[in-house]
Order: sequence, then C-alpha cells, then structure tokens
Amino acid sequence: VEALRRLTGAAASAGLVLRGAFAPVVDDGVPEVRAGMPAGTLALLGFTGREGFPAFAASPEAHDGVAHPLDRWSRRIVEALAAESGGLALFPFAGPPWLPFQRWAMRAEDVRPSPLGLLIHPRWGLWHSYRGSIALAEPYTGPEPARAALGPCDTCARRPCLSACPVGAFTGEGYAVDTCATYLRSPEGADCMERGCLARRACPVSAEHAHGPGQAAFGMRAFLAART
Ligand code: B12
Ligand code: SF4
Ligand code: SF4
Repeated sequence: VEALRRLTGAAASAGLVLRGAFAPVVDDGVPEVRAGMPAGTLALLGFTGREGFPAFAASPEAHDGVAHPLDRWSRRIVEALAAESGGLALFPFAGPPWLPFQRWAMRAEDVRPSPLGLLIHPRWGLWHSYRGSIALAEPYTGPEPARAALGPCDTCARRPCLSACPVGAFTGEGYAVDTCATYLRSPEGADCMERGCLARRACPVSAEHAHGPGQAAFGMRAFLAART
C-alpha cells in the first residue's frame, strides 16, 4: 500500500491518475513481474475526463511528428514509474494479443460494460481510458473497490447512445468498425472527426467530463490511422 501511495503521487505529477489496484488471480492473466515472481498487485494508470491529456499535449512526443505519440508518451512515463517501484510496465496497446485491460479495469474499480463496449464509470461516464499498468511483487492489501448495485446503464431507459450514430454502427451486439471508418473518411464524417464519436457524446452521464475538441480530434485521428 505504501508503494501504491508513492506511485499515485509520482504518476499524478507526470499527468496520469492511479485508476485502481487489485490482487491478481491466475485467471486474470497478469504476466510475472520477473521469471518465477508472480504479481501480487496490479495497478492501473490512465486518464479521467479532461485530466492528463494536457500533460501529453505539452510533451516532446506530441510534437516530434513520429507515429503513435500518445502510446510512446505513455510508454516513457509508465516505464519510468515501473523502474522506480521495481515493477513491470504493461500496456493496453502492445498487441495483438491484447492484454485484457477491460477485464483488469473491472477488477480495479467500479466500471462495467456499456452497450457501446466501452466501460462506463459512475463518476466519469464514458470519458476515461487506461494508458498502462504496473505489476508489483508486493501483495495487495488495500480494499476491494466499492461497487454500486446498479451501473449508470442499468437505469438508462432510453439508451440514446444506441441511436445516435448516423450510420447505425452500434447494434447493441457489436460495433461495425468498417461502417464507422468509411463514414469518418467521407465529408459527412467531419462532425465525428472534429468533435468526437456522436454515440459516445449522446450519453447523458458525466457529459461535463467529455473530451474537449483537441482531445476528441486527436483520438479520432489516431483511431482512423490505426484502421489504415
Ligand atoms: C482492439 C481495440 C479496439 C478496436 C476494436 C474495438 C471493438 N469494440 O471491437 C478498435 C480499433 C475499433 C477500437 C476502437 C476504440 N477503442 Co479500443 N481497444 C481495443 C483494445 C486494444 C483491445 C480490446 C480487446 O479486444 N481485448 C481483448 C479482450 C479479450 O480483453 P478483455 O479486457 O478481457 O475483454 C473484456 C471486455 O471486452 C469486456 N467487455 C467489453 N465490452 C463488453 C460488452 C459486454 C456485453 C460484456 C458482457 C463484456 C464486455 O469483457 C471482456 C471479458 O472480460 C483495448 C485495449 C485492451 N488491451 O484491452 C482498447 C480499448 C477497449 N479501446 C478503448 C477506446 C477508448 C476506444 C475508442 C473510443 C478510441 C477512439 N478514440 O476512437 C474506440 C471506440 C470503440 C468502441 N466503441 O468500442 C479503451 C476503452 C476505455 C473504456 N472506457 O472502456 C481501451 C480499453 C483502450 C484504453 N487505452 O483505454 N478499439
Ligand atoms: S446512453 Fe445510457 S445506456 Fe448508453 S452508455 Fe450512456 S448510460 Fe449507458
Ligand atoms: S464515430 Fe461517428 S460514425 Fe463512428 S460509431 Fe461514432 S457516431 Fe458512428
């Protein structure tokens, strides 16, 4: 717990929030910290609302013209934090195969799947993400995350997220990625490209934490670049 407290402070000064931590079990698929040394604690780091993105936007990676700036920034920051704490840095974007970050997130804090596939958080709504995690050998002795009986989607009768996409990319069963990407490349897709996914923006939960235009446009360009 002391290691986590130190990690929280160091992460915050670098622009990342400690999202939560838990004691991994075998089914969580957390790699060993070092050969023969299983992880006793997994700590998740990320962005909440509009926080964190300005630290990235002011970084050298954001301006050097090289591909994948946010992933490279995350790698630099999280690897430095892992080295300081004697842990192993793990990343959501290092794959395939992907590390099961959404599963880990549900272990670490009160998030659950929304109909869009993104996890929804009671305070941050759909406006949060994970930039890395650190596996530590020390056993986790902190509390289990508090969990409300119902998540925000359980009491959302109208589900406006499912009807907001102009090309119906969300069916409630899956996300038609190619339909979305084709629309984004057309002139009509400019609103999504500049201000972010309309389906995500249609969610009334924590709308005040929605990404600003810079962060929204950055995320959409990165998404489209990953599809080409
Ligand atoms: C591949 C991928 C994509 C693909 C495909 C996504 C898809 N919907 O099919 C593409 C490139 C299209 C994509 C797009 C986006 N993605 Co993406 N993506 C990933 C990635 C790298 C792997 C996901 C995966 O396949 N994991 C493999 C499975 C097995 O892992 P898992 O955690 O065990 O899976 C659990 C979850 O899937 C969860 N679950 C999720 N949805 C549902 C729904 C139901 C009904 C149930 C029961 C369970 C469930 O249960 C699973 C079992 O535990 C993750 C990062 C990561 N490593 O997880 C990000 C991630 C999921 N993406 C993320 C984001 C933000 C986006 C975008 C908004 C990015 C953007 N700026 O445009 C879009 C929106 C996509 C959308 N609406 O779903 C975030 C989500 C954060 C959050 N709040 O949950 C993640 C976690 C990355 C991050 N750095 O934080 N993504
Ligand atoms: S609009 Fe409703 S169902 Fe959709 S993500 Fe938001 S709370 Fe959940
Ligand atoms: S970005 Fe636009 S086209 Fe793609 S899923 Fe969201 S609303 Fe639909």
